[in-house]
Amino acid sequence: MAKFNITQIKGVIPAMFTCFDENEEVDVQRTIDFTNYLINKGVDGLYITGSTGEGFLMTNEERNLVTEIVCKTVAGRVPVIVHVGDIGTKKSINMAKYAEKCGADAISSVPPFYFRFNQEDIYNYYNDISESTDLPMIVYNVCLAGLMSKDFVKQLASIKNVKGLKFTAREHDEMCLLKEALGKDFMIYSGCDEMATQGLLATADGIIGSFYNVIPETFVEIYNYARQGEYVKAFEIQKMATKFIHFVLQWDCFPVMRECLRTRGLVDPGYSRRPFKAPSKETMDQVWAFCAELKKDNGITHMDFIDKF
Ligand code: MN9
Repeated sequence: MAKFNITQIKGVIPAMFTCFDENEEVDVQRTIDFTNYLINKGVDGLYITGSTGEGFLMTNEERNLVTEIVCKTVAGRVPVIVHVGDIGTKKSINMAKYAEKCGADAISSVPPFYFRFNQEDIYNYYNDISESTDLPMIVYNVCLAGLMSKDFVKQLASIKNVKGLKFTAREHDEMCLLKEALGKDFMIYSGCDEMATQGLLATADGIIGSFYNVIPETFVEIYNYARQGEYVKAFEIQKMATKFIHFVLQWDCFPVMRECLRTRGLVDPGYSRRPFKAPSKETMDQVWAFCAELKKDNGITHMDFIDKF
């Protein structure tokens, strides 16, 4: 059974990596350890098997397995949102039902992609999945899957179980207008980590993103300042985080982030699946040099994997 309702799902929510082993198989022990690691870091929820979770590189059965392990490990400590997006409604419905059975608190989905589905098809996709369970649905609007317009999102929000929106874009004007139009109980999550503070200022209820895997504590601090209205303090930290994010975005960013955690011995979140590739030694040397410089310039970076070493 779900333990949280949608308005309790807020704050810092990592779009969690899926932990694959050296042979690209789902690694159960690493998944358990990484789940506990993130919760101990103070995150407010987990968003699993999404783009950062490399969900589209996995079979639906593998995604279900991850849902099962994470829900069991979390055991109600924080909300779990399961991304069930796929290009076929039936596949997504199966994953949504499985998520509900495992005790997830919400489901989420990108619109169906690859084929050029029209708005009616996309509306039906969300409607059919939403009707298949009692869980709240968080629509995921991201340019990778084709950005949906503000008016169309409003239409989707009229579907009974559609209760939130994850919005990944650098500008927040539409997101802010949507929050105002859809009301305080319609939850909005900003998905652009390099603009997290600005997203919170633009009234997002929470932030969901990849970099909260590697520097969750940084964004917990940012979120706490933002909640107190201390946006200038939040932004001081954000500026350093944004520098780090931009630097890492030069490469396949998930494997680089995983390597940062592993090398520092904080936790081992496993590896990515091909075609993502492991960073070369030269790449990691550049990352470490960058981190050392950031620390030298600022004294404290608010990122544990830099500050504590
Ligand atoms: O929404 C992630 N977006 C995508 C989540 O994967 C498209 C973000 O966390 C980005 O990875 C991050 C870096 O641009 O903001």
